[in-house]
Amino acid sequence: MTIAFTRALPLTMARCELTHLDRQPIDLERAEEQHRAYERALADAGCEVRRVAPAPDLPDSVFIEDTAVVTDEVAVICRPGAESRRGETEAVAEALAPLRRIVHIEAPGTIDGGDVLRVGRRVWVGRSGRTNESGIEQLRNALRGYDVRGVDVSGCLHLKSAVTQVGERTLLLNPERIDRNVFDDFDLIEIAEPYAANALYVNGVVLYPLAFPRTADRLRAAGVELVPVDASEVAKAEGALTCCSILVRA
Ligand code: CIR
Repeated sequence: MTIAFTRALPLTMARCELTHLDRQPIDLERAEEQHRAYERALADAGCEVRRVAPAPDLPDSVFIEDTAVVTDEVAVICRPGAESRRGETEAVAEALAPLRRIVHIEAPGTIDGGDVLRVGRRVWVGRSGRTNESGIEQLRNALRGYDVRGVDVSGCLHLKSAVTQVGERTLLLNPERIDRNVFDDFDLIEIAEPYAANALYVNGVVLYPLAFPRTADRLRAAGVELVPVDASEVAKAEGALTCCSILVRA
């Protein structure tokens, strides 16, 4: 069983952090509809969806992925790189505490969950504007028995803006943002459109944004089963599909 933790869209979302995009109006009603459809897709993929208590005053709180890294053994509560996001972690730690031993990333470390890609016992952590060496070192100490590697990413917010899992040994990747040689023993599929590298692999299917039909064709041609999801509104906040949930094996 997989539990998918999600969090409500805050009405303050218009004040979200932006790094690579210009601010555009977010249609909150549409965003909420899309978020509910995303949660339904997670439920259809066999997840029990649990909403963490909302944080209406924290504009990026829907992007719950950034607040914690969860393995079968431990929940590492992140210290987000953006100061405006630090208040997001407490309620997530409370929600995860009954399920996992909790470890906190401490100052001066910073880490966003969006910078952490885990496939089995292999963990890559992006050195980004949000995640620093101390954060990576603390994560390595917390994840004993995992092979934790820091990797360089450039020109995007997080590691998972550049590469995500789409199959047991298959990754979807933007070769302009990360060196493909980092993943030498994995099968790689390259994106066909900008911003198309973020897919959510869950229970053998892949939730994938409607916005990237050419990359979707490539994925289908490689035998990947896709569940199309409209994420147009969170995309304006530099969010995507992995960002809106934390998956926990029950
Ligand atoms: C931020 O800049 O922190 C948010 N506006 C977007 C976070 C997206 N999270 C993710 O990709 N894991």
